Amino acid sequence: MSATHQKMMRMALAEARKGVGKTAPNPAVGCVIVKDGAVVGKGWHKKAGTPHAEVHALRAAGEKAEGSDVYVTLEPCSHFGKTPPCAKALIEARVARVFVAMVDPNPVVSGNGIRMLEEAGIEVEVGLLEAESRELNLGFIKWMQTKRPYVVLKSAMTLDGKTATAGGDSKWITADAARREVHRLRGKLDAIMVGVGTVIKDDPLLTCRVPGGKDPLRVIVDSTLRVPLHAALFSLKSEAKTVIATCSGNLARIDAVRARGAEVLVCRQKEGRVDLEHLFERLGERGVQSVLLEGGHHLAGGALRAGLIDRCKFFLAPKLVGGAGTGLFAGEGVPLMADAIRLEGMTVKKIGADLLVEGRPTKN
Ligand code: AOF
Ligand code: ZN
Repeated sequence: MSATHQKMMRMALAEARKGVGKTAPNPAVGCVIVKDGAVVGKGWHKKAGTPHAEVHALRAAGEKAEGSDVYVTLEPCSHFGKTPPCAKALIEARVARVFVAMVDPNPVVSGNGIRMLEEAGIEVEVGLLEAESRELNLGFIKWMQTKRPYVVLKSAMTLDGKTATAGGDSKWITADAARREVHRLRGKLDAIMVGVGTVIKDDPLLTCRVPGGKDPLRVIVDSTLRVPLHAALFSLKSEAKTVIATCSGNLARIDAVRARGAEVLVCRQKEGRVDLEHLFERLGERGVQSVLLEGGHHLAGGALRAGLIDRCKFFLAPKLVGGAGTGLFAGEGVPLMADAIRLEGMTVKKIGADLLVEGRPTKN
């Protein structure tokens, strides 16, 4: 594939990136239209229910779209959903070629958009920078295939694997740059999830505090409904809702929590705690495609044991705590090193003085 094609698709990916975190349950998509070597239109999908990326780019290009090359990060749609089919719009605009980064995992579209274009005599190339496009829509892809959200575990720890000292102190493990990165991350995923222990201990707001970011849905896993009614997150002015997931049957307590403006989601229980698999299923049903799991160690341990984590993001601070500080995952670990859960696709990035180590736990 020529360098020009890559450059243009890269531009389309940059367009798509502007929508990441804001489009659920729709994907983040970008489109660039090129005529005689010049970009004549570009666009990105901003929000579910609004025009698709291709429509914005076609509008910008106007008549120049005729005979053009179109670069789109996801297969153009073929269906009448909340908006009319983009494949049809491209055909009517008489574009010459369409470069598609990836086939749409949405079964309603999957392959049909490409077929529609080809049947109209438009040349279609699929797979240009596909990996980059998939990376932008990990939530959309998993949700389309399983109706469950993509789960990212984020944790900050010292180099000796501690998330707090023996006395419980944890502020702060990493430096400013890494903490800013966490806020950016919160803006890119649909929901943020913590255990009630974290709410009791840290009284967090769980918002995305970077310019232009959007607050994720806040989900507190609280099996026995211990959440303090004066917790800061109840007084928060934010468009994003707070959901308390519980398996408590204490109706008076449920009412008291609801009166604080939160939604109480009564879930199935497993060994006396919220069944996390069921909770993710429930979140998927309401269109949550990605979840950032921020701890504490009971929730992280439960999710790890149940094989529910798709990706780990570990922020490692160049510090040592020693002694009996808290570890990352509570509960029983594996008995033998040979049984350890392995991670694949590992990457390491330096963020200020800290390291961001990422990988995907393998599922056996
Ligand atoms: C988007 N934005 O730029 C593209 C999408 O209900 P609708 O009409 O908005 O259709 C949503 C589906 O359209 C979505 O699941 C995906 O399969 C396809 N492509 N969607 O939101 C876009 N190109
Ligand atoms: Zn479309």
